[in-house]
Amino acid sequence: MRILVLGGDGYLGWPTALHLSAHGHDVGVVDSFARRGYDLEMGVDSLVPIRQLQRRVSTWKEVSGHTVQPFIGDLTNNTFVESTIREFAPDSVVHFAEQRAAPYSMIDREHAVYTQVNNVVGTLNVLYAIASIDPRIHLVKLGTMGEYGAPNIEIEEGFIEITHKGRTDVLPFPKSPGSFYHLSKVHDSHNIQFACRIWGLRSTDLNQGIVYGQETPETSMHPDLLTRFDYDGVFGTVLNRFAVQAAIGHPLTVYGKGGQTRAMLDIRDTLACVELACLNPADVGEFRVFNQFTESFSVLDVAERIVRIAGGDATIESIPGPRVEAEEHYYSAVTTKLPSLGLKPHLLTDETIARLIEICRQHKSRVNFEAIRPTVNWRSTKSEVSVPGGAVGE
Ligand code: NAD
Ligand code: USQ
Repeated sequence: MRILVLGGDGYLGWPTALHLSAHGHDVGVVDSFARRGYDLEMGVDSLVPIRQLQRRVSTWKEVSGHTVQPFIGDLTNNTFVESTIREFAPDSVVHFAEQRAAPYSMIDREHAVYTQVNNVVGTLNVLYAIASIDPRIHLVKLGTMGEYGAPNIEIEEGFIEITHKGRTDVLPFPKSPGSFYHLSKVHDSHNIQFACRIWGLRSTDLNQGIVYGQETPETSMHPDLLTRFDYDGVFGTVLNRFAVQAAIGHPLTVYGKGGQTRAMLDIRDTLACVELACLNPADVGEFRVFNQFTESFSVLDVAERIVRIAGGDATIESIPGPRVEAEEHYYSAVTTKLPSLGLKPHLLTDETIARLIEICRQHKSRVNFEAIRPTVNWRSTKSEVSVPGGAVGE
């Protein structure tokens, strides 16, 4: 297939592009380097050093013989989006290219507006380009399990049958997101569903849980191919952050009681899920939702496991929760569609955690301790996020 990966310079987009390329697909990657810019803005850096996209692409050609075609530009620029989709003529567009950190979207008004404009307008431009150039193109869009929040009933896969006052219908599952970022994904989902209905587009919304891990078979082939790894209080996600904290002897930062339960998956399963979605496209006019995760854990469960495996002097510190969220709640979510297409999950084993901590230890000299504490307070309309001392190890 011809697959265009939007956000192909990011944590997940880059390894997905390599995975698809290694599996014989013709791959293009689109990126504006917005993510590298957020690091410059905040004075932080990926724990694992990453190369520029052009170097990544040329090293991939050397080690694999496969070509990945880069397109540098911003999805909020409609001329760029149209010309890229016209030139590459994809069968599938895999859309990772959004501002994806909940804390970043909650810094202040400017960052909330930026996040929603970047994400919602970028996706609208992609929808218009597909509809006007070739409506047969399948849009595989990265959404989030966080669109649902943590309701006190089982989370279905996208839709729920409701009987109300004697009448029954199948409707989108109620959304209860926890940040202006997560809300941008809800807005995207509604826009995509509407575009499928009016223009007959075909789309799969992958409601993905929190991803952990650093290595994939392709990124391990050469140091130039490694993907980014965020540990700071704004972009670092919980399991990855805890692995870094354990590696450097920083207490694991459990927010509040740590009963926050979230759906999670190994980075290698992200790549497999995306490929399965591309190979088994939605029908014409169909908007379908896959819940993309393999297991659920509470934050405290994850912290306790990492402390046990790291050994030594690793400890847990409960710090006042900077977010407005339930710290203890019911959580149960359905995921059947990706397993039914053949997903064979990598579950979270002690070996996986031990390997992740080992990678973090290899790069520990690049950690800025000042970047670890959470700096964004949900209860305030303005937070100060710049990290004293800036990025280390440049
Ligand atoms: P990332 O920030 O590392 O990568 C996103 C990439 O998109 C970056 O390289 C960035 O420069 C690019 N980008 C952003 N806005 C752009 C624009 N307007 N035009 C062109 N490029 C743009 O994020 P990630 O962790 O790889 O996440 C990728 C996607 O998966 C996101 O949509 C995110 O919401 C979703 N997701 C991520 C996780 C996770 O745990 N990392 C979990 C669930 C869902
Ligand atoms: N948390 C801690 N300590 C930390 C970091 C986080 O207790 O040091 C807690 C948070 O309060 C939250 C949970 O861990 O309850 C998850 O936080 P996170 O930062 O790992 O994840 P989140 O903000 O939800 O965002 C991440 C990605 C986002 C994606 C989402 C999937 O950044 O792109 O959409 O995971 S989901 O969680 O399913 O919404």
